[in-house]
Amino acid sequence: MQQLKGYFLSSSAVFPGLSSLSWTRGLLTMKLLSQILCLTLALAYVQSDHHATVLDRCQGLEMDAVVLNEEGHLYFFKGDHLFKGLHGKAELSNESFPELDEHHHLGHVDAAFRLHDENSTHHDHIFLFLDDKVFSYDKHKLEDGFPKPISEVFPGIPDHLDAAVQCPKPECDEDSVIFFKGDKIFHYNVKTKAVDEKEFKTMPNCTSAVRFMEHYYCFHGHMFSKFDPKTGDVHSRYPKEARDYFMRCSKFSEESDHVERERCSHVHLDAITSDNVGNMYAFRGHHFIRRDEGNDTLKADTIENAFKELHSEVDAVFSYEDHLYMIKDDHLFVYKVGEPHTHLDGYPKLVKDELGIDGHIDAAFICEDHHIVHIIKGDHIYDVDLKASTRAASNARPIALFKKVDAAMCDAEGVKVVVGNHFYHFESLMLMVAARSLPEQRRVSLDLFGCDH
Ligand SMILES: *[C@@H]1O[C@H](CO)[C@@H](O)[C@H](O)[C@H]1NC(C)=O
Ligand SMILES: *[C@@H]1O[C@H](CO)[C@@H](O)[C@H](O)[C@H]1NC(C)=O
Ligand SMILES: *[C@@H]1O[C@H](CO)[C@@H](O)[C@H](O)[C@H]1NC(C)=O
Ligand SMILES: *[C@@H]1O[C@H](CO)[C@@H](O)[C@H](O)[C@H]1NC(C)=O
Ligand SMILES: [Ca+2]
Ligand SMILES: [Ca+2]
Repeated sequence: MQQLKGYFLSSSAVFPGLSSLSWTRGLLTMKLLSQILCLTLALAYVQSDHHATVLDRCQGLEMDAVVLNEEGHLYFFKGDHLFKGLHGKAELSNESFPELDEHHHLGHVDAAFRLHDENSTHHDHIFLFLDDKVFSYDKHKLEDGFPKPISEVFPGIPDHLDAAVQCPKPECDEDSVIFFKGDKIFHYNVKTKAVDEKEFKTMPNCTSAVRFMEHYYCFHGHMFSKFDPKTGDVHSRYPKEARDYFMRCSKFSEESDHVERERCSHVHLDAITSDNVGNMYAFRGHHFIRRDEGNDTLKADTIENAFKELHSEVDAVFSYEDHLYMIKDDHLFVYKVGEPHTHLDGYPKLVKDELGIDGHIDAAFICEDHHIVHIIKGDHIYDVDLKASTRAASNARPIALFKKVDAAMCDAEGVKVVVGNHFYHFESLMLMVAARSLPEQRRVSLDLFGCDH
């Protein structure tokens, strides 16, 4: 839009001279002007169009570099843009890494990794590689003296890299960085600076690489493969589509295995609930997975298919007396559980009217067969008594441990709080609210859905 405004301004700046011109010259100028206008419009269109395609990662982008920041968020670099996390729009990368602009001639980020070297002053720094230079960032602040030539900081490592990923001990024999260029792979020992060139026979040429949840991923185009950092072995079920596991996209290819994807995706859940007989439902984007009590088989379906009125992207879901209460923005949808689920007449209704709290909530759950729904909104939790004649949010209290919760559920074992691709288990709601330190972090994919890769 900025661009577009600029074009119009510069072309309209030609207009003032027009009144003083003779009629014929005026006509000629008009013709010329309209041509210029057409051209600038076309240019502006191409520009904005180009912009739009760059911005949409669901179109299947090949990322230039991927890195996990110190807070556990993935950064995907593409051209002069940066995607933070697994959903949302791209930002300009210079907003987070301003110095990249001052070295514009270097082009885009070729490769990136975050150093793991506990005894080094560079521990947890993000290194960005552009052309023959390396930038070292400590929480978005460029370290003094950088950028430096790659050959100076990482002797023996070539310029114009394709990808890089750190590999701490014992995942690699020594604390290392793995660099990729074409089909060449270099293991760089961060202590001794020794370089060991390896041959990873089964691995495709990586265009970016990242260590995520203790696994190693090589991205090539919009596909990715999980690999063993020591041997480069890629196990049978790869490559997979990056959009299915590392991005929140609404449409998937026909070949996409919905159950497999929803179990193993790293994208956060929108909502999760377990009813009082132990059936579990987990919602993400346009899909949901369901596990029936006493059956380890998971089923996946579109929300559109089973909860047509809701369509997709729910904020929170809780189960109460054989009904699923589903909250989306300001509205509450209520479905009677069955085959098929049936939407109650008169719904959706305003969350405010039904629960006595404004919509846009993060998570909601009921513990066992009680009738109090606990609602998480931001860093507070509220109680709503469903049996009260006028329902109202009461007992507001802060939850110290989480700034933002994606989803939560409560069952006979206690409360599970889902944040990103992890969840935390508390034996009771009281313990969750009182807790001042995080319990063991568990993985949604592995520990909730049994996806081991
Ligand atoms: C980033 O780049 C854009 C476009 O090149 C420019 O308009 C903007 O001012 C830059 N922002 C910063 C923080 O340097
Ligand atoms: C860091 O330094 C300490 C003390 O010098 C040493 O005991 C420790 O093993 C070192 N850690 C690593 C990872 O090298
Ligand atoms: C991988 O990189 C090498 C160059 O190092 C190149 O010859 C080869 O064609 C590339 N393979 C693919 C599949 O792009
Ligand atoms: C579990 O679910 C699968 C798939 O719907 C079904 O074929 C199987 O019979 C179920 N098993 C039990 C024990 O309910
Ligand atoms: Ca790259
Ligand atoms: Ca939510």
